[in-house]
Amino acid sequence: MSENVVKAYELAKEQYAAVGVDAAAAMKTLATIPISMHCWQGDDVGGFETVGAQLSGGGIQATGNYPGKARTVAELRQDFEQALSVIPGKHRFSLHASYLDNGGKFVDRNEVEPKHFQGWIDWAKEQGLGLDFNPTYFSHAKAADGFTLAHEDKAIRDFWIDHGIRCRKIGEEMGRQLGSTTVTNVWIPDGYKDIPVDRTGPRARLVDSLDKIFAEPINEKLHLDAVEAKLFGIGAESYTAGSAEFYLGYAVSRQKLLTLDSGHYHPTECISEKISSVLMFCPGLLLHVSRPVRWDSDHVVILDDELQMIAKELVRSGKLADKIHIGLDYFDASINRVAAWAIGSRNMLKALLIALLEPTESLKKSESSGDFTARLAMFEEQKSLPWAAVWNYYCEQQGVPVGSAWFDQIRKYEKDVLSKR
Ligand code: RNT
Ligand code: ZN
Repeated sequence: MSENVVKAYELAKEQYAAVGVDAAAAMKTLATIPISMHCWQGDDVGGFETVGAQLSGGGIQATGNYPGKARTVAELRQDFEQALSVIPGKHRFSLHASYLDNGGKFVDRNEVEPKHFQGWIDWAKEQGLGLDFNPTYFSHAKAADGFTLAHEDKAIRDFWIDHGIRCRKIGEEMGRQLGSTTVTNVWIPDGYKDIPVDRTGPRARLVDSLDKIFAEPINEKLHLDAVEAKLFGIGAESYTAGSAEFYLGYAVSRQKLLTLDSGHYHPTECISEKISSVLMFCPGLLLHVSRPVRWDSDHVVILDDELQMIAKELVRSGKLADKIHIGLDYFDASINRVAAWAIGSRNMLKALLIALLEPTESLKKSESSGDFTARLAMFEEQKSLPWAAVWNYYCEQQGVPVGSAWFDQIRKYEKDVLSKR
């Protein structure tokens, strides 16, 4: 270990001990928290259904054309391994159904099977990664008019119900083979550009479709279902069938995990404020940590106030080990995509470390005794405690580059590999 990193850590440890916080214990806990990193940052949500597949519809958009994006399953794996090499800890990979390995022969959404993901499962095992899964309800002719599970046409609904059922079986198989519970997250884009007359019909159809998808119980050790709400999408500005109230009601009544995505609420709402309420009534929570800039833009996650508040609420809940699944959901095509993975994940982990270093008990004491002056004073003092010294030590302990050295490595990979694509 580098002498300076150790020295700085020893001093930091003392400072934390003085406020009743055990820095070594915080690092130990951090090492047990997996981040589910999203495959779709690697190729702008394109997937591998066809050669040159691109994101279309769904009300979401990846903007930018930075060179070097992954064009094949092999390239995406290689890029992700590179990102993993600069991220401390053991993590997970979240795949979309459109990232199947079809061996060059088109396989439609209602035909996907575990065998199309066997290569991913084998790779994940080799890499020591858990896998999470997502049915893909966009970039498809049968979703082109903006409706899938809530569609008027029963034949189209049935097609997408079939997709959902198949995806749960794939998730179950991933969980079984990897010995690590797979969370399969259902998000659909269904909505109207302009004001509808019938807000009820699509929602009633959506309940029915979801119930059909979830009809078969699956061993919860292998697989968990999550449902993701949303406020609006591009081209669906006026009405989204799967709104916040819709899915909160659905998740509570069916005891499913609820997914909170940072970009899926009104601009002044924060998901950090919702975590404690959702955990009261849902069996679990999946987070799609993202960064909305003026809209649901899915910018790379930075270490801003909301990220730190999310991490604090997760740690304070005491439910990180069994009820909370942290996933990332952003896609920036205007910068090096491997760096984007690294920056967002490292920030999520930094925020968790800062949260784990919080003297929560003494803050709670101030609060419950009505001493809000002390609470505010301590919150502000904590901001200048040396968490970065603990972070650097943690990185060194976990065998990843310390400080900005990770960036040199990713730059070299860009020069040697990405720029040649
Ligand atoms: C879209 C949702 C959804 C997607 C991914 C690709 O607004 O956030 O989670 O981003 O499924
Ligand atoms: Zn999301």
